[in-house]
Amino acid sequence: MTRNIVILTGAGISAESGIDTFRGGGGLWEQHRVEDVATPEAFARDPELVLRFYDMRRAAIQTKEPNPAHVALARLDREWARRVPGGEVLIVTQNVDDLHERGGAVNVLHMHGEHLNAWCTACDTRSRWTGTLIERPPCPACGEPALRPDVVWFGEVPYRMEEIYDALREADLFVSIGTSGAVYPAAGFVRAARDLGARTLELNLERSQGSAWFDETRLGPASEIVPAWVD
Ligand code: BV8
Repeated sequence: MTRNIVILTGAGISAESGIDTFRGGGGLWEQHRVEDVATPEAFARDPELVLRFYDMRRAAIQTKEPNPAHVALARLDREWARRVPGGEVLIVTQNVDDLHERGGAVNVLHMHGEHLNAWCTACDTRSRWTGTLIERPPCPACGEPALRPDVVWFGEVPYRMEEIYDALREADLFVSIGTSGAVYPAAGFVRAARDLGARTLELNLERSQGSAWFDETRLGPASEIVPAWVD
């Protein structure tokens, strides 16, 4: 009996919404070396390059729409407690877009931060931010020109890790959707879930680096195989 489900999503769930993945053909990182744009050192070395990279992506996601995979997960999220009293669904996303929320999901945890938030390095406040940061605008809370993308870079600690491991401890089912299994600690969740007794299912376009750890892998585009799994 499945009561608690933890769902990990990656860039592949947003691919059919027109958002670039990281490591696929023409992926984001192929246009930029990770070291150049997604590390604190890169931001210290060349803040304009980093701010421009994120300004471009922040603008792009606001022109994209959720796809049937986001909508199906949102339906599962909203209906689960009615279908399984006391049951829980948690969507842990590595993605920094807001398509899960715009697809109607509520229980979403952004472990790598969010494009539409800015983080003030002067006062530590996070503010909703849909504009650009390249012009170093003043922080809405303290007025300092100290805003950076509220995104977890390589070498930085992902958000709400304790909460994620608590959910993995309670999970009967761990589902991974649209991720290459290249980035830790997210790539290690499947092993943690297995060790903690959960069944594990992978829904992906192709086999990932972690496929061997899953009880079952279903291959195909998320917009088809996620609704098929939810229903
Ligand atoms: C940390 C925000 C310590 C930025 C991102 C060696 C061993 C273990 C760890 C490390 C190591 N060396 C270095 C590390 C640490 C490092 C790491 O893992 N490096 C990798 C490269 C080896 N990790 C870190 O630094 C992390 N921090 O470790 O802190 C710590 C650890 C534990 C507890 C406390 C402290 C921080 C990592 C976060 C980096 N920030 N994003 C931004 O977005 O600009 S990571 C970035 O990669 C994105 O978040 C992205 O989501 C993530 C993972 O990529 P995917 O989502 O999987 O995307 P990808 O393109 O790779 O794959 C897409 C998949 O979708 C593919 O499989 C494809 O087949 C599939 N697909 C495509 N189309 C479809 C589809 N599937 C279905 N349908 C489709 N249509």
